[in-house]
Amino acid sequence: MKAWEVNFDGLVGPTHNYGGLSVGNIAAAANAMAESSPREAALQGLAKMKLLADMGIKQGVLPPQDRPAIATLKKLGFHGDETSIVRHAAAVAPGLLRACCSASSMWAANAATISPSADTEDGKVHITPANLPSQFHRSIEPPGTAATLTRIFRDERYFRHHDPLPSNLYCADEGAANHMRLCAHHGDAGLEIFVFGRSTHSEVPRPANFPARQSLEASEAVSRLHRIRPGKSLFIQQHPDAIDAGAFHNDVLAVSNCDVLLYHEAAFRDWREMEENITSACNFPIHFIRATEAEIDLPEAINTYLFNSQLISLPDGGMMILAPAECQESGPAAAFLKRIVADVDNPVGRVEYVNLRQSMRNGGGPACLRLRAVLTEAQFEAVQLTSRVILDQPLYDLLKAWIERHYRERILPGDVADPSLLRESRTALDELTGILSLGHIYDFQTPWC
Ligand code: SUG
Repeated sequence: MKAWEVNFDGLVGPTHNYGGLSVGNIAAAANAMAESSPREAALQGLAKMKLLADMGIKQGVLPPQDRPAIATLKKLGFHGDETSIVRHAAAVAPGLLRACCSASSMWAANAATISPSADTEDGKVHITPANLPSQFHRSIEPPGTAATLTRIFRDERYFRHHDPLPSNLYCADEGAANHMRLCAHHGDAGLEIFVFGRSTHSEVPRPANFPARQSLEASEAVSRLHRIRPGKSLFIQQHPDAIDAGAFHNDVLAVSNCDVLLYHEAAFRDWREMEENITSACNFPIHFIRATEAEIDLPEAINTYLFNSQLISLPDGGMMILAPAECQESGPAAAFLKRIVADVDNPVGRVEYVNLRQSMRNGGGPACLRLRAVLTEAQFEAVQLTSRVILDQPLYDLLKAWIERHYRERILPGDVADPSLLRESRTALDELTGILSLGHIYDFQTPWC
């Protein structure tokens, strides 16, 4: 069946800041409390989407979540009108307020896991929003994610939505950032690879310093919920040393597309076993492109986010790597990318670089910003009929003007104490749901609920 991979990118929200919130995320820790530019961040993300859309690649847009998360602050005991809530939280719990102001929903790879209809027993696209319990500021995303995804993927003939898994570390789920898929063509049945960092099983070693965010138990539950065809789910462990080195998600060190798996040899607990298991589960040949430690060492791989590149099928055949600009400035990363393009044994024929420095400083590269959905022609049309989230030139123009109209040039983490940021953000988001034809997806748009 004809199908495309559509990348839905998270639009960076108006409160984008460097709150120093994520344990185990080295870039975020290094930039904690630095000045950020929400406007530049949003324009950089939009420019990436436009670059791909102009190449004929189907590109979608996901709206940011409403921040500061007033509902969360209320649940934690703050009361009164919204201005008082923000002021009170700023005075007595500034770290909590920063967490409630994070624009972290921009990293859409953590929004959900999506299994294409070709992989599932009932022939539907299955969608499970990630519960994200490992970091507090991310654990408050799932209800907003579910509201957006059920609105965009609305047609019940094609899409099956599941609730996020129960919110606890036993079934800690980080979504597509720990999920890969291999297939001969996007529309064919594929192998779904769930990569976990932790488990209650005693034989699964854990990292010593940083949290392993994805649990095996969550991966197994998502695979069951999605009714993946028998024998077509594989569960692979991240290397605990990779997590300790700063690879808090598997997509920091590995990316797949169709029959290509690009990865660093330190990504998995046992890469030889991983290659063998994949090879025997697939009835088509796989191109494994492995970077050795000698080619690029683990700290440099994490520093450049080389493996957080997007690996993309081009409309005219072949594949392209969309790499962070940081890779261009790194000798080993640039040499590795050159070697892939020169190698005629794999389908990758082109590399493009993209400047996402605002997001990169919080540990989010090109692949973090997108949620992949493989859609058939009919499913894609259903999405287009119910909203306006597929990027074209007019939508790009509207979004660019919208960012320039509403976003602040600069903010410091302390600026989240300013109640006018809440008002500005809500004015912007209210207008955005109109631009994207999404109806009312934010609680503040239906205050009587
Ligand atoms: O969860 N950073 C995000 C980055 C997520 C990257 N996503 C993928 N690898 N798919 C995280 O650690 C930092 C927020 C702050 O500190 O302000 C943050 O949440």
